[in-house]
Amino acid sequence: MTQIQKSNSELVTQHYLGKTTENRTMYYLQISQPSDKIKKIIWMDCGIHAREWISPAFCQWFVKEILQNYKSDPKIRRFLQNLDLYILPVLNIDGYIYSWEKDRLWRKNRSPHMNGTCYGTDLNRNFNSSWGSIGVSYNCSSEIFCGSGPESEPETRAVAQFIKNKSSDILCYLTIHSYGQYILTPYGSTTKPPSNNEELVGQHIHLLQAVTCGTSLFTLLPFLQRKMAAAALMGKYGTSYKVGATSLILYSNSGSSRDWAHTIGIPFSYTFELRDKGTHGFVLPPDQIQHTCEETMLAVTAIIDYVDRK
Ligand code: ING
Ligand code: ZN
Repeated sequence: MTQIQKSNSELVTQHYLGKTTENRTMYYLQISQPSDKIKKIIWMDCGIHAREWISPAFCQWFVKEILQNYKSDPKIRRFLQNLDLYILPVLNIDGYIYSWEKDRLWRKNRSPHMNGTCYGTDLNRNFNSSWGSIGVSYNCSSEIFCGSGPESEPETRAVAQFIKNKSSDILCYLTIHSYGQYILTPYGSTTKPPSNNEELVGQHIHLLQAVTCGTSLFTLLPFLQRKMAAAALMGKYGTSYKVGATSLILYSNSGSSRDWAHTIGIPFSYTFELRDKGTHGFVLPPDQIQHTCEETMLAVTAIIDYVDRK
């Protein structure tokens, strides 16, 4: 991150966000075109779950693409005039390192519980939105242990404090997971739709131009009519995504960062579940990294472009 800032100092700054359980420093990158305008913020975090390795890969890809193309790509150029991008490449650093060094399928952070007899809180159950009410466990050895209370974990607190502080300026919250191929909208904790549900799920036919690269219009049409980000993504390699409220198309959960971001007033809040649909699951083969990043880039930029034009 320091290197990226050094070689792109006109656009990128690295900022301190907080400390992890094991005392590692969390930084985020800010991508801002200098201007006098007051700009809204797009937040994106990756790697809240340790084993979902394609997620941090995507955050890196995203930053690289923006820096490589902001001068030549008219869409990126346009949204950077109104928006700043805040990227947290790895939210759960301790867990991520643990998944490289000790246990490839580790999910949670690495906080010790019950005198060190069990480890880890599911950071995507630890946010302060209907905390502990559904789709969680109070058992610290569970994969979906929600912690000892809302924001009990330093990683959650670092993100939540920062976002709360800036909430009136944040237009869109994006959190990247794998796997399953979904774009999930609020809420996870209730099947009651948020007030702007129609808009979140999407009716963005005017963004047709987001769709490029070959896939026939006939295949795309049902998607186009409702779900422009998924349509943009599918346009690249034909990968199909489902779009909808978490609690309706998957199962219910509480304490997720996406629900929390929406409840504190951030109008657009999405969870991405990247490739695949279970063939390889979390252990996505390296030869799918680039294609996954390319298609996800189209979906994420379609969303950013949409919220910018609103
Ligand atoms: N999925 C997310 C999780 O925290 C989610 C998001 C929540 C999906 C509830 C479905 C239902 O479980 C992953 N893959 O981490
Ligand atoms: Zn996840």
